[in-house]
Amino acid sequence: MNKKLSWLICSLVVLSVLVTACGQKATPVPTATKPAAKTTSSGYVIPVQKCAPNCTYKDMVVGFIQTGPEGAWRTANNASFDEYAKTQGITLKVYDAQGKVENQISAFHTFNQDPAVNVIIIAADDTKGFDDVLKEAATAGKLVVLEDRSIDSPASMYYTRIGSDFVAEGQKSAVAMCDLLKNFTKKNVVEVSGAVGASAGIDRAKGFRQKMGDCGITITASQTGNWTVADTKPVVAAWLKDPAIKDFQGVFAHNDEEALGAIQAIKEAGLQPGKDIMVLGLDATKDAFAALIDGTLGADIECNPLLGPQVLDATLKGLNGDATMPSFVPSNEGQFFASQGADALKAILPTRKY
Ligand code: GYE
Repeated sequence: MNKKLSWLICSLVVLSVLVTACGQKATPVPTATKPAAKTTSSGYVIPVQKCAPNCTYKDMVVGFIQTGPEGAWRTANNASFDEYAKTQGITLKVYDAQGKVENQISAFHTFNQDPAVNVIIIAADDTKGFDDVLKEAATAGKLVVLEDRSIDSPASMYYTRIGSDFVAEGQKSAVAMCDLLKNFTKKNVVEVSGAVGASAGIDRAKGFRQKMGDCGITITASQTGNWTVADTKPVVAAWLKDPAIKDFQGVFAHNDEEALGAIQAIKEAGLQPGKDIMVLGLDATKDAFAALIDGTLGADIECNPLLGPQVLDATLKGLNGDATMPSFVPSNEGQFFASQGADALKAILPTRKY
């Protein structure tokens, strides 16, 4: 069989092999199928992460937008995230907004642009202004979780909020103030509110007003103390000098620093906090416990700042597309009274972590 003929046969064989190969559909190489996006009961579409459904803490890169320095509560809240992130190997990019919501919104936008970040956690300085950056986060595939404070944006725009029921705290405060003023004929109360715009202050004020009528309390003055001793003291000192306001029997302070500021002002006006004027605070920090023990503070409604582990655990579920997470997970909290007695309160004090 001459050379030409054998060449012809071989090339025909090769050709037919090629034709069949081309004719045959390439068996597609199975690519990792991206799980379908799930939606929570509040209508939040959970962004699908590359690592889902087996994301671990090591995959979590959090843009953490904090309020800014406030008091002992905020310091404990920050630490609870730092410590847990370290133990779990979570990357935490912390942004401190110095109390300004505009700083928070620009940081949110920056984190939305950051390819490394897959989660944004925020404690909002204000209830307003987040719709646009939340929409941007959804487009960018960033999971959004609220810690501590609530916002006015619909729950369908974030995975969950973990924090306190501030309205309930306000209601508890009114019930406690009624008890503190039970032996007073007049029940005029001045309110030192939280920083303007923050949900904690707005909702505590709402809850207090819902229940204060039960014992005939009247709020005769209200002004912010910006969550601090320093800003609260001059406010209460001015009220104690103001003929139109000075006749009050109770102080409803939205946090412990404000309560301690009121106590200092009352003392400097030559009056006795816990006797002439009853003071109530919120948070139940160690410093407030000392005032409960010496009787200058009448009652304290607990607000738990140690949210880090709970929030980051929930966030990992979100990274893995867990759609069963409720839109709000309230913290469990108690309350404390000077009337429990110094010994009982001293026994509790060592157990306080903040
Ligand atoms: O009561 C106050 C802090 O948002 C619950 O903010 C928090 C409040 C807390 O500055 O001490």
